[in-house]
Amino acid sequence: MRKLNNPFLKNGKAMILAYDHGFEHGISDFNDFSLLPENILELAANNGYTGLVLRKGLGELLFPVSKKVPLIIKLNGKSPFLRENDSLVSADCSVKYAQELGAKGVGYTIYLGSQFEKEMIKEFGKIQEEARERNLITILWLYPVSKEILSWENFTANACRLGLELGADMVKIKYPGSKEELKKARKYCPSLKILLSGGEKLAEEEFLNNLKESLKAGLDGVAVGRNIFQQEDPESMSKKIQEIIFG
Ligand code: FBP
Repeated sequence: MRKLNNPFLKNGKAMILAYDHGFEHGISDFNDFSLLPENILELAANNGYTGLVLRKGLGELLFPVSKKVPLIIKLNGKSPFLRENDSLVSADCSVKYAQELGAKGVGYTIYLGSQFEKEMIKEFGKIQEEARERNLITILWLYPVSKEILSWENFTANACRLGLELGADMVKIKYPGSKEELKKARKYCPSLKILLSGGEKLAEEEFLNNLKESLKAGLDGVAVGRNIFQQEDPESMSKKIQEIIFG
């Protein structure tokens, strides 16, 4: 199988800024700085980020993002209007259009354990093949459909292995709460790029410690949003993360 050159890596590691929260969570995630997509683009471009995740509307608004930082277009997502936790979350942007916007990668969430898991796997299967044809990287957000599933033994390692076997180039997982789970994921997926998601904003030190522990367990970097743009000083936080990942 041909190996793609992955433009989101520097020395094998990734530091990706996720900014799809308006769609996923709504305006309550933002402050006066982060509500403006232009500020986020400048933050990503000037602080060593190896990628920026946007939904297509912001990709259009900020076009051409890819002149400043490698772009990932997130193809599906769950809105804050949904009442049910478990819903079919289908793509609303094509791989073709993502590439027209300058993306070098496409992102997709599969909610594992969902009653709609089969449909999401099927849709990602098509996306992965088209992305391969177009030389685009695929990043799978592998999230449990409910919080309690995250703590199941082997959940994270099984999720990563599923991502590997689905042909994703990188996967993005939530911190499973233990380093042992991360080590297992690394052991069973040695060739896969595994990125840590940030989750709700933590105290700076706590987040940076989780990151250090995750890298020690063998993870390949981060794809984080709130723990950067909700911090008092997103630039200084970015520099600290950059130092930990790339030294
Ligand atoms: P955060 O670092 O802010 O958690 O962002 C990562 C991310 O995967 C986003 O891409 C997405 O909008 C969000 O988390 C989804 O978070 P949740 O599953 O907590 O709703």
